[in-house]
Amino acid sequence: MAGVTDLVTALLTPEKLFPAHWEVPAKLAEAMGYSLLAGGKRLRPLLVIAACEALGGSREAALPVAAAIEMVHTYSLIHDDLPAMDDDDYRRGRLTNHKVFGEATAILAGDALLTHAFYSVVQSSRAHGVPAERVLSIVEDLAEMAGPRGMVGGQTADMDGEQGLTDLDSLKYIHLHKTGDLIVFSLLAGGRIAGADERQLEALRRFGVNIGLAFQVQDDILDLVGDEGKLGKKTGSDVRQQKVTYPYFIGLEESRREVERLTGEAKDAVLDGGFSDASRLLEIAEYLMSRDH
Ligand code: GRG
Repeated sequence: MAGVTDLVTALLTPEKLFPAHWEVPAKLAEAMGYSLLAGGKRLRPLLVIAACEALGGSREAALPVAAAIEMVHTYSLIHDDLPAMDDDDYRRGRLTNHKVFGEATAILAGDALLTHAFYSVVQSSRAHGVPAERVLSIVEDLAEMAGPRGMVGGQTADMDGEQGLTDLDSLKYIHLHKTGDLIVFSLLAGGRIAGADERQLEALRRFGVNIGLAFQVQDDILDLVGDEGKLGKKTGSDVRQQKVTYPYFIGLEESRREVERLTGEAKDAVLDGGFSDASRLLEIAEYLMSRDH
């Protein structure tokens, strides 16, 4: 799937991002491109393509939707880095968007990426002859999973919880929505482009919920292990003063077992789906479980 990353990135370049006749302020286009082309794993695009191809669907039709979900993901990172939120100076190895372009432009670049994602889904689906009913479902899913019941809801709960989360269920809610929903969306969108039936969509949803949570728990583990690497080995009470993550509630070893359990659930879900070729989806689940950065 290495080629997919390049194909998606090619759709995010300034020449390909907008129709040639559009007049877009240069500074806005530059700010959007700066974060879109800053690297990143392109996990969500890979999932769109893998789900579509697992059902024998067309990669060409799925690629613009894959690029669109990367726009939504990138908008969320730009806004997350703002002083009003996480106040980060670096992202993907370079200065954050607001550090380079200023806060107002960074906010607008995020807004523009979110709205342009919807334009791209509709416009490209029309160009590839994706049936209107499927496009409507994709747009509906994206609005649901990026919006108040999805990623924005998860981010809000995360910010509210910064004063101190007291239980694992609240943390799980944050992970499922802040990170998980865009992952579920990516799989459903790939499935819908390929004409998935209800059983297959349900399998993709189950797969997504489980790998989404596994991805985030693994992130929590890497966060802790990485900090230990930087700061020296911590004692249990030191860990308790650190971020409120899965290891905080259930410990490091139990968190590792949870990643394995969730990955197993995800693999079972995909095997139940009756896909013509599930191998890519299974590979991605395996990769997420074993990633070390
Ligand atoms: C501002 C509405 C709004 C939402 C922000 C995604 C997000 C929600 C915040 C990012 C904060 C964070 C570190 C979340 C943990 C896991 C995560 C989503 C990491 C970033 O995704 P990757 O690892 O990033 O796929 P790359 O750079 O590889 O694309």
